[in-house]
Amino acid sequence: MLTSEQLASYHETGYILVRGLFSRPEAAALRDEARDLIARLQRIRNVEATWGAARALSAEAASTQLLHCHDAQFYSAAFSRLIVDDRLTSVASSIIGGPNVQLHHTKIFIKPAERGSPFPLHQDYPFFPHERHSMIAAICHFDEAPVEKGCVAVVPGSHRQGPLPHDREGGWHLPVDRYPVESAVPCPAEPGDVLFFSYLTIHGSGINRTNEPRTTILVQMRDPEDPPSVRTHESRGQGMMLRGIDPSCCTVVPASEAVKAGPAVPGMGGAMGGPAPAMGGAGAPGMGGRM
Ligand SMILES: O=C(O)CCC(=O)C(=O)O
Repeated sequence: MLTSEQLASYHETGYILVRGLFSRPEAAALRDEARDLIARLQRIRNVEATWGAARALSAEAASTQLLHCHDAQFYSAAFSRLIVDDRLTSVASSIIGGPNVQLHHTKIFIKPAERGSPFPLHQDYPFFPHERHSMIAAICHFDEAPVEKGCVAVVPGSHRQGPLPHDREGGWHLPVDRYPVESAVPCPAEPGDVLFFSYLTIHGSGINRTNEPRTTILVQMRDPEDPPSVRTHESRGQGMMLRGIDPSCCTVVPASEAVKAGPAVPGMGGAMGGPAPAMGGAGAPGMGGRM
């Protein structure tokens, strides 16, 4: 739950860093869980996820690494518990402005020591556009994220500009000459802090140059009554209710279910029934940048 001052600040700036939402011992346990999970996955598949556009930022960025796991709650119950935690979802509910909070997806990011990848500035909107823009991210920090580790940086108030044109190549990003990462306001964080921001808020991050990894999970959430305007970036677990109910009784039918069920989603028309327009590889391996 946010105070009215915190909520007013969020609406003004498009983000809020909630300090100590989780305790340091909780954050430490989740950091270990995240690192163990990534180590397990590394034994069976490539978990590298640096955007092509990030590598293109500089000679230093070209050799950076970003380890990732999407939908972490399918691999460890610790993350299932995290995403329904009342402390997290009550803040999400305040920001969304209603009692109901629905999962879009989760992703663990580990920026390895000394060479953790940057993110060019971008809005999350082009990766998964929605009609009412209720979509928010909550980045939960499991270890220290000072500026030198490539903490997340935001452009305060940028959400009020609405959706901006992005370059698709190498992951949807804003033109790097007009939007350098250095122009954004860094949000250094401590273990247990959670950064909430709108999917319209311009954000990115720098390189981790320290001798410690930076470990986070990003939980992307929306109002269940805010349907996607483009059918893209679907994943298993999407649509799970984290708080409250889905008044529409399943606004979003996963593609696999839609095929089985036929066009049985009232009022969703072509936007939900047809194939996804090419959106530039949001989240799909090999499609030019994961989200
Ligand atoms: O974790 C970060 O440094 C930034 C992540 C990000 O910008 C994103 O996933 O959209």
